[in-house]
Amino acid sequence: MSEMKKIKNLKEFSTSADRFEGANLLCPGCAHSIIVREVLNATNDDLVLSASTGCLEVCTAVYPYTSWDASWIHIGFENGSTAVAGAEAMYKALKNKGRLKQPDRNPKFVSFAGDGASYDIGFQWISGCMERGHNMMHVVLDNEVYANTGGQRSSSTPIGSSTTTAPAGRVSYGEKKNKKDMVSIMASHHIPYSAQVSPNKWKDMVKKIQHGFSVDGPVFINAVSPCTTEWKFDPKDTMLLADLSTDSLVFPLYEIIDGRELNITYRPKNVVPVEEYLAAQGRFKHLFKDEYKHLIKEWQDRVDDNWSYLQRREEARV
Ligand SMILES: Cc1ncc(C[n+]2csc(CCOP(=O)(O)OP(=O)(O)O)c2C)c(N)n1
Ligand code: SF4
Repeated sequence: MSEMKKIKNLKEFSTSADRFEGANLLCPGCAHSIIVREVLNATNDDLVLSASTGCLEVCTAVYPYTSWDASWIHIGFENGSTAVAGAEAMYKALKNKGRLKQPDRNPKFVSFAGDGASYDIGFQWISGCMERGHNMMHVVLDNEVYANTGGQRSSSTPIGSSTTTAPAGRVSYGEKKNKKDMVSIMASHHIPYSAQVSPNKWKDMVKKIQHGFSVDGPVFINAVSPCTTEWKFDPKDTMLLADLSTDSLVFPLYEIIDGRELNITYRPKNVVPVEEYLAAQGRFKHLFKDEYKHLIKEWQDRVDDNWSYLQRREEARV
């Protein structure tokens, strides 16, 4: 039987058994590694993991080295989620047939992928896993860009961001579309649990991950992952960026249970203006020029509107 891991404090949490080692080739200040450690350290159970192609995978598994001290697979951009779902289905079948030597070990099945691999290229495979009801968790490391291949826009890139395929310049303010709402889309598969998390709010993250591991069925987690290289900020400021993202409500923290019941899990005491979040990143630098300044107000209006929508949904209990 699995038992919920008890965590006393951050020191104990961050120094507890590590199945994702410190040595890797991620950029200094990359939030991917912090998120992965927070997810893996939330449980003592055995783990079966996958990583789709992207920064996490290429920087942690350079043959003959690996940062992963757990069962881990990389097979492709699209099918990281299906690989884990396949392992989960096989485990269930062997258990049902009584062919497991230790049937009480309760492994957790987790796929990690970037927003490019999740919002775009792996989208239909993740949707299939959610719809088929696999007992697995998909975690998006959402840095809002295809970072590993040089910073191309994805359908998670927010409006006004300058990317290599949607660069800001004399004729453009960068990305023209709004970010896709993946948490809502995944929740609409009527899965038991979906949530948005951020590495700075580690207790909130651990609670949600543990909740996710305790349910029977698919779980979708969207984790904001500040990327020093593509968001363009100093590597020492990763947590500052995560703080700005949650405290400006650009990345509100909430969960959706059984595809319907929405709970907001963090209400900042002092809400930071969106302008501060944008000003802290080079990818939005051009928005502060006179010709694009109106976009900052549009950003704030959109964030306010979304926050009010989330609150109304929470209140309505629908
Ligand atoms: C089907 C397919 N298309 C494109 C690529 C090339 N590719 C490798 S990594 C990558 C970017 C990954 O972006 P994302 O999933 O957002 O992860 P990040 O690197 O940002 O963490 C791309 C496009 C590929 N490996 N497979
Ligand atoms: S490019 Fe961004 S996501 Fe990739 S390793 Fe560097 S900081 Fe991390």
